[in-house]
Amino acid sequence: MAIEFTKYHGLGNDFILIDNRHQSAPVLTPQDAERFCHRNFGIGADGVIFVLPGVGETDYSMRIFNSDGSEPEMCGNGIRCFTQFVAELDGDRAKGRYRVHTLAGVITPQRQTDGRVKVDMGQPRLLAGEIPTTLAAETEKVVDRPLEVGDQTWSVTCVSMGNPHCVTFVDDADAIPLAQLGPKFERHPAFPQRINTEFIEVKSSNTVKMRVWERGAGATLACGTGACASVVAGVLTQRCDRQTTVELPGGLLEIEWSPENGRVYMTGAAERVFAGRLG
Ligand code: ZDP
Repeated sequence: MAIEFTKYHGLGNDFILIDNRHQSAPVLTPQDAERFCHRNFGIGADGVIFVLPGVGETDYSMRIFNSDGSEPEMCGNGIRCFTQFVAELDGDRAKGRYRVHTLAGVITPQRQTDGRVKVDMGQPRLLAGEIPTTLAAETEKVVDRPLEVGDQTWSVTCVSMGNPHCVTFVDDADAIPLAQLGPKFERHPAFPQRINTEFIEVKSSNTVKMRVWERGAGATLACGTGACASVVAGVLTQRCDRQTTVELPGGLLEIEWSPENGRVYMTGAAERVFAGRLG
């Protein structure tokens, strides 16, 4: 069966986009996704994203498989790519603002005239039971708590942006041996659903540098939900402003945690790379 796909990236976090509007279940299996994401034996991507019919009042639904075939609830860079892809599919009927159903609830991306996409990512969830993590009682927050990983004690703050994140502030992000530490955080017994881990170096009160190890995808060039979680963690620990620029290996994301409604807004690029056919 031949399947058309379009490749997009958000700051080098790259995805295979599939027009799945005519069926309510993804046309690929998690195993297919793993194969197609492979950079030598497949197309190469950090994940596969499906545009599915909307549910209730939403325009569309988004589902995503990581490059290991696991299914996250949400994907920040992915939803910006999703938005540009949907606008491409809608052609003349493309909307400026879409309502998208995800496993993390309804997310509202907006296409800006400068080509970037601003996404209302909703409110972060902070209770240990919501992350989930066993680092505190279920109804407590995990803010600057100790966690032993790889013979070291790290001070971690946990935030869910629909998907789980563990943020740790470091003096020198470049010095972190990501490939060594990342898998140990990801599979630490304190995180029953595994975890995405962000190493954050604060450069000024409104600029941070981030390196990320993603659950199910490993070291990636950017992670939108991770950038949001990191700014929330920075505000909670009084390390950064509510409006902060996150520098990722693949580029910049502007993050704002609104004091008015408690929602997190993420603005960044999403670019089409090429289209092709599978099989
Ligand atoms: O939660 C997870 O398993 C992540 N790997 C999902 C992907 C997150 C992403 N990098 C983002 O930008 O939020 C796409």
